[in-house]
Amino acid sequence: MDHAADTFRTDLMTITRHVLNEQSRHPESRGDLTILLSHIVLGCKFVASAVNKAGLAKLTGLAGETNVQGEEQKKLDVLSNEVFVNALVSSGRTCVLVSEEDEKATFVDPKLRGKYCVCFDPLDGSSNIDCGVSIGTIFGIYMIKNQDTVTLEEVLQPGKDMIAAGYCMYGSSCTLVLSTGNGVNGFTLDPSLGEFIMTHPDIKIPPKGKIYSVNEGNAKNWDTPTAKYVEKCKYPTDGSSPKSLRYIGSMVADVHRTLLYGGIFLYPADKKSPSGKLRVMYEVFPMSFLMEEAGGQSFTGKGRSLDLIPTDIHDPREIPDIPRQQRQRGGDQGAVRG
Ligand code: AHM
Ligand code: MG
Repeated sequence: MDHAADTFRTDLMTITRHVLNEQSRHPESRGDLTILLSHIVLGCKFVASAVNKAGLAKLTGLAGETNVQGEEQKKLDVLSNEVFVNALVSSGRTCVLVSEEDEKATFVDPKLRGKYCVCFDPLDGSSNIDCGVSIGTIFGIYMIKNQDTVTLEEVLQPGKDMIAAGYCMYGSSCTLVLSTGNGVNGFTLDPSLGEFIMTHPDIKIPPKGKIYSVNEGNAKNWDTPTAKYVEKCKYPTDGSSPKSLRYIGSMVADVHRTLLYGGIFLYPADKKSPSGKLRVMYEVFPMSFLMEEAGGQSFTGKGRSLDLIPTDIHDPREIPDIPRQQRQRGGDQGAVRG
């Protein structure tokens, strides 16, 4: 006779259980990070559900941009931003939010403040949203010394000061990869339980990989060292086999594959984007933190990515002739939410 345990895993390491285990390694902890992460997890589940329904919702929304209940429909990236801003503010554990979707940093209402600053890209991979290809949420978390007096300058910290980072990939399955500075673990959403279950414990990037990942359509604007490096991936001079090219154009998916299979992902600076395209605070830093925690490396071309000190929350700012998606406007120094 079959034992249930042969068919079902009965001792599940949910993400909540994992984060609580991590918390117990710090006896002085009051559980604030655990609470904050549980709100981020909720945001990821909400967005996962919205991404799954997006195609259908769009069809029903064609007549007058309203759904069957007569509610105005929001584009997925705007909706995701609202979901995360609400989840983060309501956690009561954040004082400042930096989102790719918001021009200004959001300073949380003093009554609802906690000690963390969260930088996030609520839905990265915008070119892939409408065709159903993998997209994701990226986040990085900093601790702020004094939540009551926090200023924008304090938010512009180097990536190495982050205390946790992660991403959630909305793909063929929904996978959340998290590090609180003690290695990297991956969790897959079990839709029937509504829980993220640990499926990729202690992720370590393979030391050697056979894949390179870059938008070669930009090659004419690359500098010589970049062009030579990519050429070598295709025509190795040391007798090794050429590498395979994989490029999705969603950083979360490209980095996730690189973490699991090994290899290199790069978005080099070029003549069009002299400081590179990827945003330092909510794309480069969290991914570099995860890469290093998984035994990999992340470089700007001049040095360690996590050593960068941003001068603006949206570094690198776009150069004027490359329009980026419109962002909502905040107040002078930042918008206040509560
Ligand atoms: P986004 O924030 O507008 O989505 O842009 C970031 C994305 C990354 O996910 C991805 O690595 C890169 O842009 C792809 O850019 P490109 O289409 O130029 O290759
Ligand atoms: Mg982005």
